[in-house]
Amino acid sequence: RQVDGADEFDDITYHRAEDVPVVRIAFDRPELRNAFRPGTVDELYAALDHARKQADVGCVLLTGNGPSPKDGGWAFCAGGDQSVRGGSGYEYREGDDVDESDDELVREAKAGRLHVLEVQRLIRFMPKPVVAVVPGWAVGGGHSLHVVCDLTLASEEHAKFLQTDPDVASFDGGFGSAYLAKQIGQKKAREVFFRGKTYSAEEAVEMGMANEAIPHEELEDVALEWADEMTKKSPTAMRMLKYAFNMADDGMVGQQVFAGEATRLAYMTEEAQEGRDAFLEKREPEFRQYPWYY
Ligand code: 1HA
Repeated sequence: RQVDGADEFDDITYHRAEDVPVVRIAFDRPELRNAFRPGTVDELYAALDHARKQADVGCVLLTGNGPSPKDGGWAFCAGGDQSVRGGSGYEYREGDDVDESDDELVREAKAGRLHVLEVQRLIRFMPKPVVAVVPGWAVGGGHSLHVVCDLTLASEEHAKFLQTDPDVASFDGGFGSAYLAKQIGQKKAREVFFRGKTYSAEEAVEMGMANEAIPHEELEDVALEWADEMTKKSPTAMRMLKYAFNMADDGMVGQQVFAGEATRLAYMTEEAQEGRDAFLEKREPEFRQYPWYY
């Protein structure tokens, strides 16, 4: 079902499933293989952040609409729109939905955007699984987006995985490469970037960067089934697991995110409430009534 406010999006679509707590967000520039311009990234960030904050949403499916009305081709996302790439990043252009009240300094700061990296971090740190549902091309910055998602399901017939970054003098030196290497190994990840060969869904599964290759007709149904399964599980356990999987690779930020959830759990104990009550009642806390678990 279309969600209130979603009709304000130009470059993406946002739907909420009727009977499962799942949101589907899709790139909607199929004639350009779903390449993103700055406005696309703004909308994607807003949509993902909305889904992140919904207490009754447990899983996000990220995909690309298709086929292309021009030639019938399918795409997840072909990365940054090269036609709006300027001197320092991807640029808003005449007619784009930009805030007219921005002063000159703000406009200058917004001139070259690489803020798809903010979207990557949002996916990485949101406390629920994000599944890349890849119906066609996943290329460049689009490839990196599938890499950062928790799971990847790919169309058996149409999914194609390709890293063109060094062909267009770009490089994702963060999750797009380093996390890919964690998934498929150093040699293979270097091959993906250095050689720029196209891999099928089956090859992506074999390499360990996709979970399953699924007949194209069934892709969205299977993705919903996986989402249904995952959202039946304990939200706390799922959140802790996602952050636990992230932690080893995310350094002190990973520890901070995981620890924040540990603190939330600790706040739910009587022991923590005794700490708060003692302070408010201006007395010593009586912690000796609680066991030292082992
Ligand atoms: O690496 C980063 C970043 C790194 C750090 C921080 C931020 C980053 C932000 C972004 C990126 C990047 O994404 S760099 C990599 C940018 N992407 C590419 O280099 C992919 C370019 N596209 C292709 O190689 C091919 O189009 C394709 C393999 C995806 C599909 O090939 P196919 O099926 O032969 O279709 P094709 O005819 O090439 O494309 C269909 C239409 O889509 C074409 O337009 P038309 O001639 O019909 O008018 C094509 O120009 C357009 N299109 C496809 N991809 C893009 C695009 N237009 C603009 N930008 C694109 N990325």
